[in-house]
Amino acid sequence: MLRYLTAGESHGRGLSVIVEGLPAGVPLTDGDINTWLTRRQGGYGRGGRMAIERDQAEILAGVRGGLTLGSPIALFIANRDWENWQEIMAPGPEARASRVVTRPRPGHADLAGGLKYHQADLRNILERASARETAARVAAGAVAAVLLKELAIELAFHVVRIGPVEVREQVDWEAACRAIESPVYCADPEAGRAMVAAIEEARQQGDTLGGVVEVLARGVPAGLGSHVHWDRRLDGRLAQALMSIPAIKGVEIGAGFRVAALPGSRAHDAIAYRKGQGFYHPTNRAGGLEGGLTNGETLVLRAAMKPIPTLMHPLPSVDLVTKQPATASIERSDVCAVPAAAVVAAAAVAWVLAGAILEQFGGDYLPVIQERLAAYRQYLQEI
Ligand code: EPS
Repeated sequence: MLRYLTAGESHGRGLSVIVEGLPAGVPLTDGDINTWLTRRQGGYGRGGRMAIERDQAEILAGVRGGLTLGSPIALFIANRDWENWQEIMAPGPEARASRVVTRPRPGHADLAGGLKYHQADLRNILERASARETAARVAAGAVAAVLLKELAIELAFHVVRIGPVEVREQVDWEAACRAIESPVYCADPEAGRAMVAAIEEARQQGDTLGGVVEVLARGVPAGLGSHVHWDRRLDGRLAQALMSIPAIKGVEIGAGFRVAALPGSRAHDAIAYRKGQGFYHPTNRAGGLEGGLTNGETLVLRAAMKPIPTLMHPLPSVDLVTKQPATASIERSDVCAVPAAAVVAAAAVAWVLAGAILEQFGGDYLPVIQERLAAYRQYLQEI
């Protein structure tokens, strides 16, 4: 079983990840992971923190001579900002009670987390609730993506909406791959420029913006996941992984919510057959998933991100200690982190797909898995 755990606070020493269940023989370098981490740090609209950090994963265990050993892979991403927070975030009793947060931000985990964990200093909540933790998830997803690449499964991601600016047309694979060149990871240059302008306007108004990201995965064979039980349905597992990303409030697969407005005759994808290729669908409104299984078409998944809750003109709140009305606390933050969320979403999708592949074709050694998958692909083509 492929699994990972992360640990780390936003202003602690760093983020730790343990990835367990990856087979032996996967070529893996820190560079493979760092490309993803750099992309996650990028995107127009990020704030002061990203100017401090240079996220790099150090491989502490599980890899030798550039190949995975099949043992747990331990990764560490240092927080450069730790230097400025050591006295406040120290694990020992010497930790200074400074920069105490008592005015919860509407939209953040502050209030509910403080109540649940009996914390009067909401820093004890926000440090872990911070989307900084997504650096660790991206590191795990990057490892999964390396395995997928070895199995000829590729991922692409791009931004389809920031605030009021939307890309209307379905973006094709090549355009999605080029989106990384845009300052907001948008495949449409004109919409990209409008997104940058919208972020700038929000910044000037002390406001924040959310948006929608899309992840594509191609080369995924038909039949991953299963219709036979609720927790084996791959659509559900993908939605969970995407929904668990901080600030994500909605997930769509294929035409998603838009399909609800269509009659059945225009909502589904006809089935076709070509000798040597096997079964396929000339259209892809299902986003590559039917009945909880992949159907061989490109996976198309979207996630909607709410605007970041830290506002420079804060919303009304209540001080946790005095119980008096107060404006929410202001922490340094981003105006828009939607481009970063696209990278996190791609990492989440990579993770779920890698897990599903290993469940189905599992082995402890990459070439064995490659052989099994190749035989299955051949069956799909020749049937
Ligand atoms: C983030 C690091 C954080 C924020 C952001 C994401 O750094 P800091 O709290 O020091 O500014 O920039 O997190 C949030 C906006 C949030 O609400 O959680 C990162 O590494 O992505």
